[in-house]
Amino acid sequence: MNGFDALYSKAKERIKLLSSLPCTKDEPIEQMLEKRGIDRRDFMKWAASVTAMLALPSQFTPLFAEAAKLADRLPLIWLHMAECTGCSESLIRSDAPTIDSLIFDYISLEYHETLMAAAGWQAETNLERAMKTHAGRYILLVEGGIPTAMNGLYLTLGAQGKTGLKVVQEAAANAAAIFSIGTCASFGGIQAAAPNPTGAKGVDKVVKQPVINVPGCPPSAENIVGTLMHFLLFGELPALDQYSRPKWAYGHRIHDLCERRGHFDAGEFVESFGDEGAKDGWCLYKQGCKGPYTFNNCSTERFNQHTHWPIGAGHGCMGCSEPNFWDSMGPLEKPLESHLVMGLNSTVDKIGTTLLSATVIGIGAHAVATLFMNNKEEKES
Ligand code: FSX
Ligand code: SF4
Ligand code: F3S
Repeated sequence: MNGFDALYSKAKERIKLLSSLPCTKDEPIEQMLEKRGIDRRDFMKWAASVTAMLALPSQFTPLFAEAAKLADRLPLIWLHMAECTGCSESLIRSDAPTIDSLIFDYISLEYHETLMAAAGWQAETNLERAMKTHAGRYILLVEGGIPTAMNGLYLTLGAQGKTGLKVVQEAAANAAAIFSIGTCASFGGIQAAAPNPTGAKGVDKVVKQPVINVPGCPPSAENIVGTLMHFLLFGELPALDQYSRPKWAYGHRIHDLCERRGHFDAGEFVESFGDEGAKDGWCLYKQGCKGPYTFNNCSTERFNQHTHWPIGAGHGCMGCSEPNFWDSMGPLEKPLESHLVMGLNSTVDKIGTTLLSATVIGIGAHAVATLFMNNKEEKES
């Protein structure tokens, strides 16, 4: 396996450790999946797709299947802060339960305000109990930005009226790992857009512990479950980029693997929504697509069981997995005049969006587009 041997042994050890922990579910996962019409073949196909998505060799597929069977040993606490619940929706809402959502169900979900029946005092007691019982072992997932102005008073939760800030800080203190789910939890999101009256911030700005960011407004179910599966199998953080995003998911620009990229290269742009170019699936750069500045795997993984994604649906990427995209990527349907599309083969470690804008050397994006159009006209004549 060249270079993966150590990781493989680590995963084997981890499975041994997980197997020794008490089960929390009444039936094995295969039985649960079978009842929902998902057979062993589908399950193994799912394990293979997780392996490929995490850029690991196929020998890891049986290990991911094993780890998924032990997912009930992983206590999970999911908190909601300032946000729209789109991240939870991205994971759980589909016409039929997906394997991703069923695996999520199978995880020992100790607390999730949208999904649990408890409310008020009972909900708070559940959270406190889960934090105590699983101290040092639970995974904390936070959805939403954290209002920090006025000591966090813009967001109070539950019967005791605790601030979101306090709830997150308390839950972070004894977590085995912390994942910020969505752009709001990662970077503040729409609440943090100027003038940000509530002082909303990402989780990593308000806790001392290390945080993995899984941004996107919302992130795909694949990126959420892939991050969980990575932790489940290896028990450690994946390689991260400069914004603490897992590189396996956020290592490439949308533009690098976009299905419309050939049209960009050929200078074939949609000039207005609904024109002939739009019908033929031409590039949406001139309609404000921010794919050249956005790092995410939507082009390959997509949403809704891998069926669709924003650019596939005919609208440009709005840069939703980048910090401050509400302020820095607007206007939504216009190209960024201050950006020059260049350095298209660089990876996020060498050149991020900030650096990309720093490389603007006196030529606006519209001028680049004109250059492409001229090339096209020359080709046509
Ligand atoms: Fe909404 Fe999640 Fe956007 Fe934020 O998603 S889809 S506003 S990233 O925190 O609920
Ligand atoms: Fe795709 Fe947008 Fe790049 Fe065009 S500009 S190729 S639509 S990512
Ligand atoms: Fe967001 Fe762009 Fe993907 S808008 S969902 S990063 S295509």
